Amino acid sequence: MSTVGAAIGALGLVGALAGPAAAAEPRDNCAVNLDTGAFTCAATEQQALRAVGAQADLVIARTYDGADYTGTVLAWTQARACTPAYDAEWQWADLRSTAAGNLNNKISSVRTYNQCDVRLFDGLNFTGAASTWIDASANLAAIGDGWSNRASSIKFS
Ligand SMILES: [Ca+2]
Repeated sequence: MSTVGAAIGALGLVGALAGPAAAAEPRDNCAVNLDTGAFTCAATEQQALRAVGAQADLVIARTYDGADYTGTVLAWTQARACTPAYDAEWQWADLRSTAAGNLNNKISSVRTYNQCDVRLFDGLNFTGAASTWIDASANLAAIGDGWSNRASSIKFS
């Protein structure tokens, strides 16, 4: 009986330690599936893309909370490339809800792919000042009157 008790105790200990250990892993790679609205963060971008069901999708943009494409990265995915015209093909109205540690007023650099550009808005729901359409910027502070740590909503085209 004492052997069984010891085994159960050991399993319980392993279970208790697994949670905190997993939570302490870096989760700096995030993904948003613009088709479904699903978002999450994980240790790698591949894991994040799989978790939001976007592993076969195109990454149309990456936004970073640090300048020079550093820090937490959020990959925005969609099933097809953007069209050449600027017509806001996809959008995200509230950057407080991106699972990326709350990217509201935190995006500092951005890259785009597959013919897409991004437009940043100071306010939620595309209100307030808007940036120009941006193809890429390693330092959003240098765009217009300054767009580092400012965007609260975002459009893609
Ligand atoms: Ca803002």
